[in-house]
Amino acid sequence: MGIDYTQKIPNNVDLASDRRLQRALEHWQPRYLDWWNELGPEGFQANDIYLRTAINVGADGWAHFDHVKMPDYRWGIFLAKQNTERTIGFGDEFGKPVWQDVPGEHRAALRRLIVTQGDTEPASVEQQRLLGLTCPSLYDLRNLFQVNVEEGRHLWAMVYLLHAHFGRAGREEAEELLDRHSGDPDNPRILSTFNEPIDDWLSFFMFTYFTDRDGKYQLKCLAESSFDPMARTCQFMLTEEAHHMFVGETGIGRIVERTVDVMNELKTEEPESLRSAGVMDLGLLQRYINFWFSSCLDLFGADQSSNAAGYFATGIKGRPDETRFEDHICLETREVIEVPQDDTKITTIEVPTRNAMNEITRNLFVADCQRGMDRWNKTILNGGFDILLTLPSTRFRREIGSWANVSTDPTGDIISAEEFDKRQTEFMPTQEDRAYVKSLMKPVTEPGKMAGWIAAPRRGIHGQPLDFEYVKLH
Ligand code: BYC
Ligand code: FE
Ligand code: FE
Repeated sequence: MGIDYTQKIPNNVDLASDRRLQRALEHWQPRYLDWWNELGPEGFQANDIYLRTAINVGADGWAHFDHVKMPDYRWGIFLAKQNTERTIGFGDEFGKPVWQDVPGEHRAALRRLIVTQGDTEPASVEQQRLLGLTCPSLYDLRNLFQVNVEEGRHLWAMVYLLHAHFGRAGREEAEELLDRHSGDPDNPRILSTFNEPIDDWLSFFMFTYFTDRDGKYQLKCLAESSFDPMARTCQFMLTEEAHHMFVGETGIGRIVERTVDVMNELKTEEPESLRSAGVMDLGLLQRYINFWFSSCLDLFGADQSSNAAGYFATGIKGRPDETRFEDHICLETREVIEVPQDDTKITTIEVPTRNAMNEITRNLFVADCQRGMDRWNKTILNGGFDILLTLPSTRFRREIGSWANVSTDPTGDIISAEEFDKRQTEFMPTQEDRAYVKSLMKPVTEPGKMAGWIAAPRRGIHGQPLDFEYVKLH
């Protein structure tokens, strides 16, 4: 089905045939726009931005590119095409038809997952709201806003499910998604990573590399759900998500490239000299990686989780790309996981596979994170330097699961809490690091120009040249 753009809310779910639902969503729409205007990107709301808008859900030609003002972006509801033959892919109900509506016994669990997912989307927009004021280029400014409008659409995707399938409780949840705010001490966002400030572009690229990738893996799990409307919604969200991670990977990659160039020009690895030259030293990048990667690992939940076992058993939430696994029942098998013993030793235990689903997904995420690291390391090596950026151990700095509150160094060796405190500045971004990064955040808005701390991208957006006016400032 094509997307109906004549409607107030563009959609491919035949909203016009369900007046009640349409009215409820049209009632929520102005509240959403108020939220966008108040807590969305600061500035630039009246500027024309070269944005892609989803116009179809087919494999090719799903997007349209043109200059539009952000408040005029057509946020809509798009589900991937329905497969009427689709059956449940895992768990106790394996092989039965998927659900087109929510079975009563799974209402609470599904609602909770949808609300948790939905909460992250506007949270990220709030976290990033001041970044436009310090953009390193018009190209990057446009990418920031592209990510922001699409996270806004992802909120729409979850609000549609809440309105269409959860009655009054769902409508209340949809209101609350606009009431909680990132970093609000009284009413914060649900997951802790989404309350961390993102007030510099290095943090933005780390966030889109690591945190949007958590999004990718969580969406992949939900895209396997037996609740078919949710599966289809998430499938389409994943199409947009790829660009967010591209922004992160190429953003960090361009920073590494620029730093390595200056290391070669000055023939030095000395952080001080590099900072005098206005680029980010690799040690600083490593500390930011340590911070964001460890923060994102917690988003997968506990390594032994009866919630996760329940989600799998009931068919609510699967594993990423479930069809790639051989056993979709997972009642007979166990997984080996690493746990601390008396807070002093690393040992392994076996847990039923269903209880280890969060850990299985987390490990796939870790492997995916490593791929970009390898590419950045190649840039460093090709530049003639023998320095590696590494992912810290999954035991490092955890707050959820078996490793919560066990102090380790980035290699995962257990250390005392005192030693951890003493060596904090070695592991994590220091105040000086943050102040230095902040000092670099000066807006560059001449078409084609780049801030001194980041290399130019290889190519422009959608075949446009690099000096294209991605954001029209006048
Ligand atoms: N923070 O049994 P467990 C994205 C709680 S990002 C605080 O493991 P479960 C995006 C947990 O609630 C993707 N609390 O829990 C990216 C539980 O509490 P109860 C977002 C946490 O349910 C960038 C207890 O600890 N999507 O899309 O298996 C930009 C025991 O834990 C946390 C989703 O998260 C935490 N990190 O797993 C924009 C998907 N972790 O029950 C967007 C939906 C756990 O004991 N959510 N707890 O009171 C889920 O699938 C699950 O809720 C979680 C947690 C994976 C988050
Ligand atoms: Fe999203
Ligand atoms: Fe995203």
